[in-house]
Amino acid sequence: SPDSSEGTTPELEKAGLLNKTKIAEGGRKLRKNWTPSWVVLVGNSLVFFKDPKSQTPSSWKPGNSRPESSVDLRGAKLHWANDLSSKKNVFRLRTVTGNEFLLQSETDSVIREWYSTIQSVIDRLDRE
Ligand code: I3P
Repeated sequence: SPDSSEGTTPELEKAGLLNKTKIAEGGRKLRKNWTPSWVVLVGNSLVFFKDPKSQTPSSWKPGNSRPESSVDLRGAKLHWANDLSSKKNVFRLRTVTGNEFLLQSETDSVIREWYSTIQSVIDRLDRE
């Protein structure tokens, strides 16, 4: 289509507020530090932002704030991980480089949508 941004600006798939903690860096275990994070799924990456209060899904644009960190979803693995936390609705994302994150929402439908959207990106990258 004329509006296709393929090859220039990556497609914004999803954005929202989740609780996040990194639990491993390069395969080395880290101490949990749960914090609210503004999470943006754009192109092949999951991007984390601080200061979630200043963000909304409709106002977010790539480049208008500095990401805290970014995860390449190519080859990543996603698993439900309620055994890894006392919180409900937790999944684990593990990157090919051995970085591991837990993501969580108190709202069942929210976490299910994130899980399936991230998994669909991982599946798409697996097929490339
Ligand atoms: C951790 C903190 C985390 C908790 C973690 C605790 O204690 O309470 O919230 O993870 O449990 O160790 P601290 O603040 O002293 O580091 P969950 O909320 O995910 O259960 P864990 O060690 O069993 O992972």
